[in-house]
Amino acid sequence: GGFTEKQEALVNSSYEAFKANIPKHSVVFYTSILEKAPVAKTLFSFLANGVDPNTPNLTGHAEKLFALTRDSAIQLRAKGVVVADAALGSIHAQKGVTDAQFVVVKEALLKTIKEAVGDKWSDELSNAWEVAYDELAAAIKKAFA
Ligand code: HEM
Ligand code: ISQ
Repeated sequence: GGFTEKQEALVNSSYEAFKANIPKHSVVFYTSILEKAPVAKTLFSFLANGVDPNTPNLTGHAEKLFALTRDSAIQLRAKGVVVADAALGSIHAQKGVTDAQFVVVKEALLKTIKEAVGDKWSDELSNAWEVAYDELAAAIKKAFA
């Protein structure tokens, strides 16, 4: 079946939990990415000095990624399909982003949401984020030149 109203609501409410403390949740997010993909330190100039939430752009980039994933859930519920900006595809193609790196970022996102929501975590919540992320990632890859 398609993406349900309940799944959209789960993503929306946990996105608000992420937004409630962006510096803290961004540290969890980047730390998890760097553990599995140390190359992120060279891909993102703002990680050059480690994961410091005071570094300009660091929290902004994380917030953008979570916001786009949440938008993906909204698109899935409304239209059953996710469309990504062509520019988003070309940036990632240019940087040579791999499928394995998309999985690393997904796992870091799920870990971050898990910490943000605390005891509201469930398999259903996790699955809703996973579907929203996977569909967005597929849309970005489709736009690869
Ligand atoms: C740039 C989103 C996955 C590496 C960007 C930008 C966006 C974005 C919006 C534009 C710059 C910004 O404003 O942040 C996403 C989304 C992803 C995703 C929604 C998954 C669904 C990945 C993955 C990697 C990656 C898996 C590799 C680890 C980069 C790099 C840039 C970039 C290196 C350029 C950063 C710069 O130099 O400014 N991404 N991204 N992205 N992304 Fe992603
Ligand atoms: C991928 N693309 C853009 C921004 C990001 C921020 C954090 C982790 C991954 C990202």
